[in-house]
Amino acid sequence: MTNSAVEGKLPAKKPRVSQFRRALWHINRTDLGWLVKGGLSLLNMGKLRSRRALVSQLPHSPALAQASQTLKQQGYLDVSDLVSRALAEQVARHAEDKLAKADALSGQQELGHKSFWVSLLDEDLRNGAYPASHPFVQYALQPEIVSILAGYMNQLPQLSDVLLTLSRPTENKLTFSQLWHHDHDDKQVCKLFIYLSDVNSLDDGPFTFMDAQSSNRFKNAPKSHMTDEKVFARIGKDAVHELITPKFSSFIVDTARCLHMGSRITPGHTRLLYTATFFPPPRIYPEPKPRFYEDGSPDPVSRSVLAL
Ligand SMILES: O=C(O)CCC(=O)C(=O)O
Repeated sequence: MTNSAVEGKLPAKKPRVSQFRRALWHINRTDLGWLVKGGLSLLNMGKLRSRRALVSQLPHSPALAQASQTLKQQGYLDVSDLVSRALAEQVARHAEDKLAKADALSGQQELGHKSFWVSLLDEDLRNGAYPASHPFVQYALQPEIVSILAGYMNQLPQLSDVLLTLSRPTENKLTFSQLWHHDHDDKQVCKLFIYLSDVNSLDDGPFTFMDAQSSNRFKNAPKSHMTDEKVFARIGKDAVHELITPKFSSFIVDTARCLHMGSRITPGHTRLLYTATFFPPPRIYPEPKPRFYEDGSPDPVSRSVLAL
């Protein structure tokens, strides 16, 4: 998904986009975005320094350092063997409760513009925010994951959102994230995914992407979303990774660097996906309203990751 506020022609629930955000989005699509990010980092140097100091409280090991390195080189990383199975099962149980009411929830969703895609977690929000103890938030806060991301971003990451999406077949032609695109919500947009249903074949609409190096060819493309035809006129199909993997597979992809698409679902199939989105602070866009609130007593690292 790219920044939902600027992504396309939305009929019913289209959020209004200020000229300022629109301009930032265009700047961020190019390398000029790094200049904006650099300027913002200078202005926030003190805060960033104390944030970075918290990184020492995270677990460190040669394996985690290697994982950050692999993420730097490829732009993606399989973390299925690193994440907690117990937390993933908690997430899956929560997701199944939501799935049972998918039809009712699809009528109330915050992002109502993607007909192939239902967001199922909105009813857990209080004033637009999730509690820190929510299983989806706890999955994202796993110290090993935060440590890998900190090594990648050279900064304690900020969790921007968590999402549960049910992808369903539609009759319409491919749109939005079903087309090839980069995300432009920031200069690094690390998404932690777990499949909450088996993705056995192309019929289940796998998350599909190219590594960072192959994706470089599409940087600064005039159109933000591209058809297969456009993409494969410039690169061979052997550059494509299709994540056809079982339920509970978990992976991190920097979707700002890796060209990607997914949710091309064949009739009779669905796909259930968990997504947690992380940025390196300070954000390029003005900080939105808090997305998380404190319940219980999160440790200092979690507080900073959640911007509490
Ligand atoms: O639904 C998919 O597999 C694609 C999702 C996507 O584009 C994203 O999370 O940025």
